Amino acid sequence: MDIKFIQFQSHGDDRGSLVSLEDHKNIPFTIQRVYYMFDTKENVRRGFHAHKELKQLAIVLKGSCRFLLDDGKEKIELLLDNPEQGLYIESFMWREMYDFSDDCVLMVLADSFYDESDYIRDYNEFTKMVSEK
Ligand code: T46
Repeated sequence: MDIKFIQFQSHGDDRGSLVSLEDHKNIPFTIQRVYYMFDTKENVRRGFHAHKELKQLAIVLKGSCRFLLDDGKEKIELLLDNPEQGLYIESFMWREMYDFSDDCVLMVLADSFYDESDYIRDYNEFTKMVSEK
C-alpha cells in the first residue's frame, strides 16, 4: 500500500515555528472543510469507516496518535506525532485512530462538506466494494 506523507515547510525562527497550508500548493485538493479532535479520552478508538469519495489530510498539531489504514488488502499502522507532516487519506481506505496522547490535537482537512452518505461504516461492505472495484 502506498502511504503518502506530505512534508510541510516550517518557517521557524527564534520565536518558534509556523506552517502554512495552501490549496493545491502543499495540500493536494481544495479545502472545503476543517475539523479537529481534542480531549480524546483514554483507550478510545475512533473512525471504523471508509469514504466513497472523500479525500483528507490528517495533521497532529500537538501530541500524538496512531492510525490504522486498511485498503481492503493490506493494513498499515502509523504514528502521527509531527505537526510538520500530513497523512494523506484517499477514498476507499478504512481508518481507525487510537492511542491518543492526553494533549493530542488532531486536525483533518477535507475536500468536501460533511456528508453521512459518503461513509462506509460496515467493514464487510467495505471489503466487498473494494473487491468489486
Ligand atoms: C474521518 C476521521 C479521520 C459533523 O457534524 N461534521 C463533521 O465534519 C464531522 C467530521 C463529524 N461530525 C459529527 C458526526 C458525529 O456525530 O461529529 C460526530 C463525530 O464524528 P465521527 O463519529 O464520524 O468521528 P470519527 O472520529 O469516527 O471520524 C472522523 C470523520 O468523521 C471521518 O470522516 O475520516 O475522523
